[in-house]
Amino acid sequence: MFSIAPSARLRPSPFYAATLAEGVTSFTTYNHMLMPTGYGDPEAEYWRLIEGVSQWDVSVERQVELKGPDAGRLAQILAPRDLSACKAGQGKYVPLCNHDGVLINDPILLKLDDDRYWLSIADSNIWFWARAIAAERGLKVAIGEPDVSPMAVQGPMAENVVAGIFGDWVRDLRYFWFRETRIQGIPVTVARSGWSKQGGFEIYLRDGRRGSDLWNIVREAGQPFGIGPGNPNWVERIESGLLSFGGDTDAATNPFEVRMGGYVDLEAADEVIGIAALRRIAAAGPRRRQLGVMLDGGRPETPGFTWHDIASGGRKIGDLTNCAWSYRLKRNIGFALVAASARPGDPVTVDLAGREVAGRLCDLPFL
Ligand code: THG
Repeated sequence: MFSIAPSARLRPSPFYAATLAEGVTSFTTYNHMLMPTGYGDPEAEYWRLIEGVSQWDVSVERQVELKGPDAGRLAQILAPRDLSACKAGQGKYVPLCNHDGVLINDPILLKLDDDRYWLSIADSNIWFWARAIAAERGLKVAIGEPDVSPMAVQGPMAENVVAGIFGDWVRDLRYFWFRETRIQGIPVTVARSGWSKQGGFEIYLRDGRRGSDLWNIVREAGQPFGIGPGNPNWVERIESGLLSFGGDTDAATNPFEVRMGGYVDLEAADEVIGIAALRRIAAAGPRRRQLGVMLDGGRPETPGFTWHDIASGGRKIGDLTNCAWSYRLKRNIGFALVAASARPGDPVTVDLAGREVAGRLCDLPFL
């Protein structure tokens, strides 16, 4: 079809050579990098995640490091979630908002130490943002993007694989907690996390020269469990209700609209970016809400580059932001960003590139 022209703007993943050797067949762009999105057999890759264990290059989840005496204060200025109880070795899922309360990223924050944090970011330029805010507020903190590249190991067998490599202590890691260690001389950070609801770990590679080595260690340890390559799985994440920042959000989306209200602390200090706007939005009530939608009929239309209108009673009430064929539900399912007055159970129609498809709104997650 077409190929992507290599360039230093598309920063290489340390796992690139390994994913080519695995037979990667498609990529997307994310944080100015290429991320594998498939290895040629989507259904097999799905069942491997649901029933076994799957290995993903997610080095596009770049780390924005905050380091220095004001690192903790800056983290708490950037994130409206209360971080006061967060311990060294613990991670938290946090919304980042701009001054209008609009969601601009949804990273996992990792607290490495009292003066050192990583924001493991979704697809937007938080390095610029954090630097600008730190400079404007006169904070003593260095901000950079260290040589750190996550690989995810996901699925019900992931714990056996990761324990086989690092030891049984990984079985006691709590969700989003992590520990620094080494394997065959490779420095890594092992966390219980990952963008699926099938359980698993993320191994943050801390030496970009060792990508193929780390990939092959995991690949070999996973052989008895049938490990194979995969990627953040589009179908499973919709079934599980996981948000894709930038895919399910637009330039006006606030955390309350996309089920992240629980991660906003309205009592946060006034210096927290966006808190005044978030208080106003919470008081007035958000205009939209995120629900699931189940579509009638067989195999899905590929959603493509755009959102699709959702109508009720002949009037547009919102957008289908993503959809996929669920192999478990045997239905076409998607995320609906719709008027706050919409309710689970409401019948709707979706305009899929000119073809009207009937469906029904429902609660998230689907499974
Ligand atoms: N791993 C790492 N960094 C990341 C992601 C990741 N950065 C970008 C992106 N993914 C961040 N987005 C999410 C979204 C949801 C979750 C994790 C990262 C998640 N959510 C659970 C849920 O919604 O049920 C739990 C949230 C909670 O209980 O706090 O896991 O995947 N390194």
